Amino acid sequence: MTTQIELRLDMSDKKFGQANTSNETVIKWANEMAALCQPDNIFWCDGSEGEKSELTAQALQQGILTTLNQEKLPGCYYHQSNPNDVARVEQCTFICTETREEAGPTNNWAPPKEMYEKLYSLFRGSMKGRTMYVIPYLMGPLGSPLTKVGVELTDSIYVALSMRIMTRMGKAAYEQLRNRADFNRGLHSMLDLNPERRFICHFPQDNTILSVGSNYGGNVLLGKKCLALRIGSCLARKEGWMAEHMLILGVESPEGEKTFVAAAFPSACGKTNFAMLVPPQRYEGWKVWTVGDDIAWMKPGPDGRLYAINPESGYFGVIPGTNSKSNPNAVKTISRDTVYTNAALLSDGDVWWEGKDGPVPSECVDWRGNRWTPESKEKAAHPNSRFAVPMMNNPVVAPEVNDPQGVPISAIIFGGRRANTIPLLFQAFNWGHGVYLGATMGSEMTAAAVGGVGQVRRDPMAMLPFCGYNMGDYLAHWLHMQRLMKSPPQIFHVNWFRKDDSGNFLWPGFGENMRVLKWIVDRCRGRVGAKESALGWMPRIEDFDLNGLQGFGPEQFEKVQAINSEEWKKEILLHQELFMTLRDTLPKELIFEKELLVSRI
Ligand code: GTP
Ligand code: SPV
Ligand code: MN
Repeated sequence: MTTQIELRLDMSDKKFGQANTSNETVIKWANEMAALCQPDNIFWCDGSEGEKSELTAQALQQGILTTLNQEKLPGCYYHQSNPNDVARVEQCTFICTETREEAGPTNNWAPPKEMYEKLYSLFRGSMKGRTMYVIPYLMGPLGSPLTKVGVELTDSIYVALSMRIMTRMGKAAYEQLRNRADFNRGLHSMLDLNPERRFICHFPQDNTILSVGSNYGGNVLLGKKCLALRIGSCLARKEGWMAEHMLILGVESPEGEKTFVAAAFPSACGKTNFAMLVPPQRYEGWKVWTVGDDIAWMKPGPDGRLYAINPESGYFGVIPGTNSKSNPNAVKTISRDTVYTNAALLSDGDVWWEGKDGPVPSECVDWRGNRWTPESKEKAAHPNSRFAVPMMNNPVVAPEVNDPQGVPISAIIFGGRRANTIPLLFQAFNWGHGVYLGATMGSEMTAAAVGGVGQVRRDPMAMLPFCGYNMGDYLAHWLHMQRLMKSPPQIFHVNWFRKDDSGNFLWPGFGENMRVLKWIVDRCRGRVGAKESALGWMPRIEDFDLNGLQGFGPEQFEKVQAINSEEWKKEILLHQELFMTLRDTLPKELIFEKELLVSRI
């Protein structure tokens, strides 16, 4: 069933050049959308190297990209976005289903017909004087049963160049699609970047996305949050798998034993950093491999375990704070072939940001294009400035990253950004309890989305902005998934961000998170102890490796693991508040879990 409206289009006068696919559905739809948007040209992307050079040259000529110092940063370019367009916009993001209940209480909802009409009228003639890029792409490795095909039509050359980094873009997508019609249709136009006319609309019934008025990552790289999570979560529920806002990493022991884990942290709460972790000296011989840094698609395999792929092929990561102490692998990864958006510029064609290695420059050009000095009040780089870089640049990209079968997941980790209340580390008693931990996760809002920075909100499974259907039904799907697995992953909860009374982080984080990972791996393999607590299983001091950790001993460990019952009484009220919001569809099991928690506290 489609909720599409009928479009009256004049298809007579334009000849838009030769399509590079024989898929009639793609050709027909692209031509219809071209007749609607009326671009001067259509550019059919094929993903080739020649095409990359051609598009880059055009973007440079149009001033959309600037060349960075090619000696220091080979293949790197700089992009400045419109200052009003620097993050995801949750208020402008809609799930368009027949009924409001399908979208649920945590999504903005509008009827499909209304939104098709509104957006198609904005698209009408919107590409006059511009080129429409036809971008076929894969989410997932070629040939994987989990992989999906999308086609994005856009009038942004920045989107075209970014999609070729972030997805497997080009001919491979048509290869996987053949003559089928089940591809995701994504239509994007920048219009005039007016925030009043900015809408990101999802039509799950039609596998369609319409995006207007923005040119920022998550709003316009339609394979990422729009397809891989919002539409993806709807497909996953129908087809019996999971589309999650999770990194995937592999831990390898000195003996070569590999354990894969997936972790859901909200936006700008540490996924990229954790996925690229470099173990500290104490862990000589241990390796952490990155499978993905933002999105996991997971499906039970024939052996009863949960298998995960990373549908993306690049990283769209937070720039500020990236340095050779916090994330040395990221520093290497972004030293070439990278598009930097909204960082600051140095006079020698290098980029700079708060928290970069080396000295603070005496002056630079900030992300808005203004002169900046250390005396300036504003940040030089936007807090949500981002790099886009191919994952194959990562020195620790997992060898399994292109494996169509994916990797078997032993642990799922939830973690928010919380200054208090939440201990560094604990383990759920069982799957249902783990789902409760994920469902009730709270986190401080960050610069990744417009508005509310610093406020704690509930962000179930880090999917609040990304779940494409009713959140209560989504939690029921999580509970249901257990029945499809003989050996479901163990579930854990972490918090890197707990602070002391003076506002300093209690836990050193970054590479030292390896110690947390080690306990998690050992728990999954049944070779380390724990004690039962009100929150779940917790490492006893003798179960947690503090060796060689400067300035952090048993006393600090006790502090970072403390359960304060006064704080927890308040916390449970916030769980209760979320459950009130979700009351119409919330699974009863989770209410029982809450009662159990109350009685334990
Ligand atoms: P999205 O791309 O928005 O989904 O974000 P992400 O989850 O990948 O977050 P990322 O790894 O980019 O980290 C965001 C911010 O958290 C950065 O400023 C990091 O410096 C900071 N951060 C990451 N890991 C840690 C940690 O272990 N401890 C502390 N204190 N900060 C961390
Ligand atoms: C996030 O906000 O979670 C991101 C960046 O990963 S964006 O692609 O803009 O959504
Ligand atoms: Mn993200």
